[in-house]
Amino acid sequence: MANQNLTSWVAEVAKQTMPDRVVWCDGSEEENRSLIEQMLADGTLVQLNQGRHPNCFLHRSHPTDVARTEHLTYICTDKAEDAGPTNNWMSPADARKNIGPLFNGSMKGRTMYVVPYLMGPVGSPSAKVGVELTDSAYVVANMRIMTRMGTVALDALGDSTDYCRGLHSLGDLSPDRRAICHFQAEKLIWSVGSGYGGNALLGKKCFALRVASQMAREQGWLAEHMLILGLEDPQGKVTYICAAFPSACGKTNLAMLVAPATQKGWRVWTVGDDIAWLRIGEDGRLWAINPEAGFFGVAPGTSSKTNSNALASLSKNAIFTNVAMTPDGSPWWEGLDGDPPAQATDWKGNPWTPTSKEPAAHPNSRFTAPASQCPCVSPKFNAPEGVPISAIVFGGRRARVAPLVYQARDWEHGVYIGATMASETTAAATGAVGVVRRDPMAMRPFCGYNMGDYFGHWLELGKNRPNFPKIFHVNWFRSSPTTKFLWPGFGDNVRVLRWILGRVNGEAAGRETPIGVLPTDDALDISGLDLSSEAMQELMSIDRRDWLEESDDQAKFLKEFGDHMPRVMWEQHGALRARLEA
Ligand code: SAT
Ligand code: MN
Repeated sequence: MANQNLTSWVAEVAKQTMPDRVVWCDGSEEENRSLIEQMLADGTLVQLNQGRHPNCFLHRSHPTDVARTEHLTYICTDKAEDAGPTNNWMSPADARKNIGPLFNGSMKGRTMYVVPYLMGPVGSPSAKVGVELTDSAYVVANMRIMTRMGTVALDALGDSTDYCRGLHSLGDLSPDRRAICHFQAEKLIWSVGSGYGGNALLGKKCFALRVASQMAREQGWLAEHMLILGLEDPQGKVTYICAAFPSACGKTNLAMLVAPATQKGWRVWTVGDDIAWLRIGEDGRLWAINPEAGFFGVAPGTSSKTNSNALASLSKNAIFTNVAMTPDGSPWWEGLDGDPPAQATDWKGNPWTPTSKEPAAHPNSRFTAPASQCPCVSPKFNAPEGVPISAIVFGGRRARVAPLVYQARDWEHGVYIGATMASETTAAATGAVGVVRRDPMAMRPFCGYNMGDYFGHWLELGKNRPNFPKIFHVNWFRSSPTTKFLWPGFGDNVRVLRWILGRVNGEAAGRETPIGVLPTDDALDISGLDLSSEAMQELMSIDRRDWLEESDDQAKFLKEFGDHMPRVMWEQHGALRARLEA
């Protein structure tokens, strides 16, 4: 029996959007095949070399629809204050009046797909159902990779009314008629005018972060922009770590890290590369699941050197968006192995050569690949209970100020470090790239309510929780006047993870500094690295003047939240100032 609540919502939306037909997706192989055939026929997809890249396809988006549009993304709550200063706010009434009409007849001549999907492992107490109605077959094909889609989700839903509704229409793809609205009271999402991943795959940022963060606040858990990895030591013991970095700052690479040969016996297992849902277990620890089933990763820079596991994951059954294509039908992007091809077709479909001024692949071009194809996917990937987390790592992309790694003094200090995180902007969102902005817990674009209250929620959850994770901050991107990146990064980041693990186990040495605990001079294993002692010193340096300036700027940021900023955050700020001035 079909879910009554769902069928009547589908009927209601069909009445407004007027599609030629409505198709309920079951997630089957045959269904996917026929969607792909249809997209190859209408030009939505380009076939890649099926011998070398079985079942892989290329999509070229509209050239103005290539990244998330944060300025067109709204939190719709009765009061502006509940969205807070980091979100755009629109009242639900205004959204209905101003955005609603964009859906009128928007699916005429198109098919409306009903896409039921499950976020989280089948049978997990943390898993949640969403349904996306969309007129984009490309969205359906991507949702099939990124979520557990189709019958499995309808089965999980049963006749419950507890699901997140998402309505998506490509509209006319004009940025002038584009909006992504989150009706937080109703757990309802509207997205119109964009086919881009973060705007259109509604299970991802819209549900699993913006709506879910609101649900998590109400229900006492956390929905976070974090990778989840298992770090295996030479004895075979695995410890789980979550890490929050802003979009396009290396979450996928860290989640799939391959330790260099010198780090014998160490390896990383991938549980997730973008989103973590965390709940408190009966043992008082934080347990994490990855609500997603696939990776929507940044292509440029991905190579066998930087992330061989990602390359293996996307070797078949993958969708590429806005990458270039070589004459033999292989996907290509800047930073991929080997020399650039002598000629290629760029992401817009134009001829390209290495002398062309523009990059061949868009800087935010992406691959969509099933997690099950990842060689280092964790054996716990589908575990309903998830994995217990021992450390939380915050990180930004900062040329200056932040050292390679430091540990928070305690949970409250850790929340302060996360809350005041800053990072240089990337191509994952439209707008200027390389500008330092505060991006608390990497959630600035994704927190579905007032971030002052969000910090309060974090503080509350961790109160009197001795078994909660230890908190750290890392910065792989520190530079000097002569060196772009002082730290080698990628596989060598395992050295930093090892220190973090050592701290968790009470084994690694650290020294107190005003900003937190840093490794002592020989606590970090840097054997075999081509790293001068000056570079190492620079990586670990804390410049008092820089940090006084930094803490002034942090205070400015905290102030923006007025009464919503918990007093504890101001106490932490005061204590940091006092330590810096001592
Ligand atoms: O484009 S997405 O929003 O899905 C990825 C990201 O920006 O983090
Ligand atoms: Mn992300």
